[in-house]
Amino acid sequence: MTRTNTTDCNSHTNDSNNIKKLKRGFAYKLFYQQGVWPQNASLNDYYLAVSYTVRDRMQKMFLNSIRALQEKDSKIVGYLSAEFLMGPHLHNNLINLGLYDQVSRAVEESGLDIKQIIDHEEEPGLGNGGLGRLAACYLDSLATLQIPAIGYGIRYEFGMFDQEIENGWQKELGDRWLHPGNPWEFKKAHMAVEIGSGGYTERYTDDHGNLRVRWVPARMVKGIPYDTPVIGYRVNNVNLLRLWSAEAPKSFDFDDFNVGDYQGAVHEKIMAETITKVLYPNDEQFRGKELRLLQQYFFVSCSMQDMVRIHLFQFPNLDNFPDKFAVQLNDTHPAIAVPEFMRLLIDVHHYSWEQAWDIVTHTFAYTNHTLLPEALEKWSVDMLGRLLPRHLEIIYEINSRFLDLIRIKYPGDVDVVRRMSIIDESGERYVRMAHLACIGSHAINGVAELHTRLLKNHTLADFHRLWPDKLTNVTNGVTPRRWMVLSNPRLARLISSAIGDGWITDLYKLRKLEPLVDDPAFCEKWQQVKFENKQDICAMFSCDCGPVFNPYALFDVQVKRIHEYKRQHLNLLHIVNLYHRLKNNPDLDVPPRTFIFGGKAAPGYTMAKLIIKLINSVADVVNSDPDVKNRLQILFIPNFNVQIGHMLYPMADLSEQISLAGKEASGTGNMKFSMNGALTIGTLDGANVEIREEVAPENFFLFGMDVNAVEDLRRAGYNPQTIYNQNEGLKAAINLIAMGHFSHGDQELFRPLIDSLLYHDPYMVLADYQSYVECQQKVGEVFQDPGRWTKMAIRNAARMGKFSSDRSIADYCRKVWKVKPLPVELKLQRLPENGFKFP
Ligand code: GPU
Repeated sequence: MTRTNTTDCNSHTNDSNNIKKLKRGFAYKLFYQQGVWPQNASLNDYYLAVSYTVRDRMQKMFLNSIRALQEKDSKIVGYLSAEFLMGPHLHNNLINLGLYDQVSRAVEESGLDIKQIIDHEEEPGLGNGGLGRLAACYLDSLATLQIPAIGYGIRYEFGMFDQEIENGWQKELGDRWLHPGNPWEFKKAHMAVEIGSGGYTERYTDDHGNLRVRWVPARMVKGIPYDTPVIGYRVNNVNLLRLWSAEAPKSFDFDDFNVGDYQGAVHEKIMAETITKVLYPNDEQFRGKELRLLQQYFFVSCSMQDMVRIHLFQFPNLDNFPDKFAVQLNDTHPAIAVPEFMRLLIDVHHYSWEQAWDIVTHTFAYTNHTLLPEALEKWSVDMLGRLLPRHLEIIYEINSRFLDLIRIKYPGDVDVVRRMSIIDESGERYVRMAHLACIGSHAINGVAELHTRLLKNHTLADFHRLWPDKLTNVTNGVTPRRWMVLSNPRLARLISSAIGDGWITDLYKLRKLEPLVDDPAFCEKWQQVKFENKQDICAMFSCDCGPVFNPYALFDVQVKRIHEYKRQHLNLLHIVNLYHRLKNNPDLDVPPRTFIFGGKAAPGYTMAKLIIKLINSVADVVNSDPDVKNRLQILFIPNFNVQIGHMLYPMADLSEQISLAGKEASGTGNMKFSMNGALTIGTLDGANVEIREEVAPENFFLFGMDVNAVEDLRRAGYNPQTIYNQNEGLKAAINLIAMGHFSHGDQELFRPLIDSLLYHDPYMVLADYQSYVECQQKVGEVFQDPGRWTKMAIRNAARMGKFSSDRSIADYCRKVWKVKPLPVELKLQRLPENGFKFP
């Protein structure tokens, strides 16, 4: 896995030569690309000049990788995902290319600051949270493991909204990530494809007398691919992120224009471009919006047509398509790919149903990412039929054949037929996308052991009984390149100096750190790294108005989407309780704590927005109370995104993973914290279970009910009020909020939240409260013994091998995709000295 023939060379003369070339590159790009003199250039100009220079250094590998795909009989992974939360590109590309040091010297010798340039990048926030970020980690690992892959998705003009906090409330602002110019993408206008919607279907007889079906769409749009190279870590392989943008087939209609209907002429263009305008900011909340279905169909049809085109470039027909492509459905968002591929095979390429079904089911595999019922996608049959009439016909046919099979398998059992049908007929009729995905795939997986077990026993139990070998587990992972090397350079340096840098591509090697827990010098350096990371963030947030954060405090961090099931309010109840106790007893023996929150709420999710308001309201009161000065501080960091994650995971002492057991499919933030030496306080939910298994129970702060206890309590009849009445500390905390202590006496403001906790408490916050508070007490005690804490932290990081996305991708390759690495050699060399001679 070493790169041959690159600029990545250690000799000093080569180094200074390369730096000279890089500096010349910056100046060239500034002059010819940006068209400015250095003295007139903006920071954005400099950012673009540096990025274009770096991009040029990737081109040779990029073009060779594409040629390798075309030449060899290699299998490609097509990763279909409505979200790719890539985070900033420049820094990551520098690290993966091994160019960080040279470029930063060249930048500095040009009189600029590399940090400033890197921080200037407007990150592509084309995802909501965990699911989109997972897709990005997987692209990094695919390239690093030298697996040919194309990530297919949507080039949203507006990604995830920017969050501001105004008077404690979340305010959403449009994300204009493309506005400053995107140096990492290549528009491929000549590879456009056409996408239909609406209209009707008709039967006809072709020239050979075969009865066929044709879809006559009412509207057409064009899908334009934009390619972003995804480079692996220190390998020549460059994969592709291909994002589709919608355009009108013609820019405007001159007939309409000539008769003076300017509005009408532009209307079609606007309607077409609306499709890829904006990312829906709802995380795990199905909304049933027509435009969202259109987005899904749009990018799926573009991508399937693209793969078919690539395949037919090499082979005479689609018979062997599953040997060339393994297509992964990232949750059900792309599940419409199943009927779309059937349509392409049958209506366009004239396969029989049976042949087509064989190809389709050998092509797709489906990953489920949630157990929350409100997240499961079900489209109204009416809407789907209006938008995609041919696809609805195909879905009915798939369903009819599937249910025949079920009737044969389970004679007389009408209930199982009702339960497993793709069509939900309990009221208004819906298409259940998870069923469609399960039936159309050869493999299904959950994203953590516990999650997969729950899928097998509950959500997909019928499918598991029918096809016992189809459902498997692939535990999520995250890339150590971005989440350690890039974001925590101090820790990465310390680790590499102790055990070498092999861990970066083989995270199990971190095990070599374990004996060092008995090396006091190493432990001290470890503590120093954490301390300096904490100082960095204190420096950022020390303004003359706000509180100055104490770097000696325990940094207790919960960053993730705001959702009731993730229970940010459980964290808050503990904070309020601690505040209350400190006020009543200034001698309370607890370490100083800084609580840090971050995360966005879906704009329509009132309760989540109220939780944000409550966090900020409690922060206002606590931070300005002299009685708890330097002992208790609360910070809500606005606009949590990948960039802010880079800062937060490395400085955390404690990672909050406190969802109700059975609700978080996996979680991935839990892994990022742990690799950076934070300890976890968590429930037995999602991947927490496996993290605890790896780091050993004594290095994990466990609290709360497990899934069985949750189930038992629910069955026994859960009454949160009883708990409230019996727990004095809890009562005091809830009352403080309810009586308006954090809302200037306003007793109405937080009532919806308090009422929900007292009368429904769907996520059993009160039931887990006591156990949580006691566990937090233990956390505080251990933190007061820094030697012990540090050993636990080192053991956590040392045992994170399993949670590298390299391991996850290796699992997918072996269990699901059956693909092998394809190392890329740099055959295609340099441009001809005397220019091209065009044929
Ligand atoms: N997840 Br479904 C999302 O972030 N968005 C979604 O729409 C769905 C799932 C998350 C899960 O909540 C999280 O537990 C998991 O780690 C992540 O997907 C990646 O699998």
